[in-house]
This record gives sequence, C-alpha cells and structure tokens, in this order.
Amino acid sequence: MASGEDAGFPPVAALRRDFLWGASTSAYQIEGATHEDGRGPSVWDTDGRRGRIEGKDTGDAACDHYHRYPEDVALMQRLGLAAYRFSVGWPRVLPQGRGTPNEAGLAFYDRLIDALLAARIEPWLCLYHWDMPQALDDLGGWTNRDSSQWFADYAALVADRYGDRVKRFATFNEPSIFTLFGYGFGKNQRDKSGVEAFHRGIHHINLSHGAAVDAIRARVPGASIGAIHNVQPCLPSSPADTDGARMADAYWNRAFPDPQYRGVYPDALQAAVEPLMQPGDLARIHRPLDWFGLNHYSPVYVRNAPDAFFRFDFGDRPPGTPVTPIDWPVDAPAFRDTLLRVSRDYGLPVYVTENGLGGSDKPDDGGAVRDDNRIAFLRAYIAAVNEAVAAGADIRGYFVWSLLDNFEWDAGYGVRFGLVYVDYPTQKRIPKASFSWYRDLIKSARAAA
Ligand code: IFM
Repeated sequence: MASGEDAGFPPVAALRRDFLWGASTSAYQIEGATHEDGRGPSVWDTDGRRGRIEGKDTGDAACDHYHRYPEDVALMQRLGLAAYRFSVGWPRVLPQGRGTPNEAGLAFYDRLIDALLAARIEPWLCLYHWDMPQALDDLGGWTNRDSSQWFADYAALVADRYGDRVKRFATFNEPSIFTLFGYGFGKNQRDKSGVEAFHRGIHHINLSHGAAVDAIRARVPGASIGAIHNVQPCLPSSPADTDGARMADAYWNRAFPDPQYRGVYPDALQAAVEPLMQPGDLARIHRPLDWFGLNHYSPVYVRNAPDAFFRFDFGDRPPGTPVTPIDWPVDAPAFRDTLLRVSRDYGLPVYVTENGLGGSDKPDDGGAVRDDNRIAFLRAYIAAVNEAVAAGADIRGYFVWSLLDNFEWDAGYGVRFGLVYVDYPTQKRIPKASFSWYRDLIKSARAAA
C-alpha cells in the first residue's frame, strides 16, 4: 500500500499521536443574519453600510451559517475534524456591547456547541475576531481604557454560559492586524486612526486580554486558555531597510505576545506605551496561559518610512518570489522557522490556528472546484510543521483557514480561502478538491499514529 507521502501527503511522522487536526472560521465572516434575533451592529456593519468594502459587499448574508450551521457541522464531520475554532459575535450576545444580554444570540452558540459535541468535534471558542460592537466603538472602542472592563464582562458572560461544555478559550484573534491596519493604516475604524489611537489600542487590548483570562479562569474549571497571534517574519526589502523591519517586527509580531506571554513590551515600543502605563499594568496583562495560537501566512517585506509614525511601509519582495493568487509570498521554510522561534521564545505548546491560501476559485464546467494550488500550499506548509516538530518545536495542532469561503474583510467576497466553495447567491456548499485531500490526510495521519 502507498505510504502517505506516495499518496501526495506531507510527512507527518514527527507529529504527536494526539495531534489535533482542525479548521477555523470567525463569526462576522460566516454567520450573516446581521439584523436577526436582536443582534446589534458592529464596526464592520458600519463599514459595509458606508460602502467601504470591495464591491460594496457587506456581511449581511455572508455564508448564512447562522441558519445553516447543521450542514456546516456535517461538513466538518465528513472532514474528520477533531476541533473547530469559531468566534462568538460580541454584538450578537450583547447588542450594545455591555448591559442586557441577548438571549436569542446566546442560544445560537448553545445550538452550535451542542451540534459540535454531538459530532465529537471539540469547540475552540475565540472571544474576539474583530467585530467590535458599534455602541462601544462610539465610546472610543479600544482607545478607551474602560474597554478592559467591557471585555472582561463579556468574557464572564460567555464563560458562564458555555463553560460547562467549552474548555478551549482564546481571547483575541490577531490583535496586531486589526490595530495596525485599523488604527495604523486607517483601513477599518478609519475615524480613529493615528498615532495616539494606535498605541492606546495596543495597550488597552493587552489589558483586556489579561482581564478576560482572569474572568474565564475564575469561572471554568479545567479551562485551557490562549491567545491567537499573527506572526510573520518581517524582512527588509533592501539592506538599507533594517530599521523599518525592526519596527514592523515590533508592531506586527511582538506588541501583543511579548507582554501577554512574557510580561514585557518590546524595546522599540517602550517609549510609545510608557505614558499609558499605570502601576501594575504589566502584571494585569501577563496572566498564566496554556498555549500559543499562531496564525501564519507569508513573510512580509518592508521598507523604512521615517515619516510614518510607525516608521515602516510595505516594500518589494525579491524578484521571482513565488506568490499565491492574492500576491502573498509562499515560503514554507519561513513558516518552519517561525514555528521554532515561537515555540522557543514563549515556551508553551503551539497550535497553528490559521494557515491557508486565498484565491479566486471557481467551479469548472462539471461543477467541481479543483484548487490544486491550495493542496500544494497545504502540503508544503504541513510538511514545515512536521520539520519544525522534528527540530524540537512543541506544535500540538493545525487548523486550516478556512472551512468555508467567507467575507474577507476589506476584500469582500472576492477572495476565497475555504476548503468548501460557497456559491453566495444560492448558499450551496461545494467541497473543493482540497476538502477531500485534507480529509484523506487526516485519515492517513491518524492511521499512521
Ligand atoms: O480572513 C482572515 C482572518 O479573519 C484573519 N487572519 C487572516 C485571514 C485571511 O486574510
């Protein structure tokens, strides 16, 4: 019989027997039903309403997962997933972000969690995947120090409600990305961009993280808590761009993990956060954690930008660098090195909580979606996980981004990351070639373990 590698699978021999195979999504990107059952608006609803999304798209319908979750859980079961990472929509359960909870919204996640457990899929619940309630953004959002109390109260509500069935909790997904692109580059939350908002946002999100960890820990016996960070090597576009690369690395890769996991801000950010710091803040942020969630896609090439307040901008990549259809460099060895670095520096088990390829997949004339480029990408990147483990990294699981094609933020629905194609007008789900490949990989890895 052909070995896994002969059958086109990456080597997985170094992975633990209990290595967790999963997939990730987020609330706003898939749920839709934005006006249903008492949900309140988020900043992304506002952006959509203002026509700021590519193609004037909105998240109103997305993948209609709010109604179609049974079909989506059945797809996860067909894949053989051991775990599924989703996020709770803060404005769905607290329409004003605080105050009176919305029972209908809370009940939706009861149904989802129960369906996952019935399918023997472990729910991994993330509290915040970018959908800040508009009512709180109107009060300054993360730029307001009160945000840590708002977030702790929200975390307590979620922990009290689901902690009997959910044990895996993440606080934030990719805080460096939504602060850098929102408050820094002024993409989403454009009204509040700028140097002051950016640094306040960073510090208050870190405080919110710590407060949420405490709220969950106090309520959920046996909780396993982590935070999810986007970590990519920030490489200078030319030998002259090392200052830009250092600043990009500080903001992108270290502004959140370093204080959360090690209790320090990176040197390059000390001066920026110092005026915001109150006695005891670092201890409030640095709470005991159980694992590190790593989202990784590709290295980032940067150049010096002395006039930008964060002192870097995006630069050219070396000519000939292979890229995905959305122009992101493909570099599996950089992933392996990032896994080793994160495992060494933070000293906790690492779960790859996102990795995948964005493209513009389409069904062929026969209705099949043949995403061979995604399969090749996943093969190379999962091989890199195996290499990192063989070299000593403690990697415990891998979650593909994403289960379904979905709302890709500013890019709208034009960019597809799913193992499952979503035909948005009909909401028909079509498993892509990568779906079968990932299903068979999981099966083969389990058989070999
Ligand atoms: O879709 C996003 C996700 O929400 C956060 N990480 C990156 C993905 C692809 O851009």
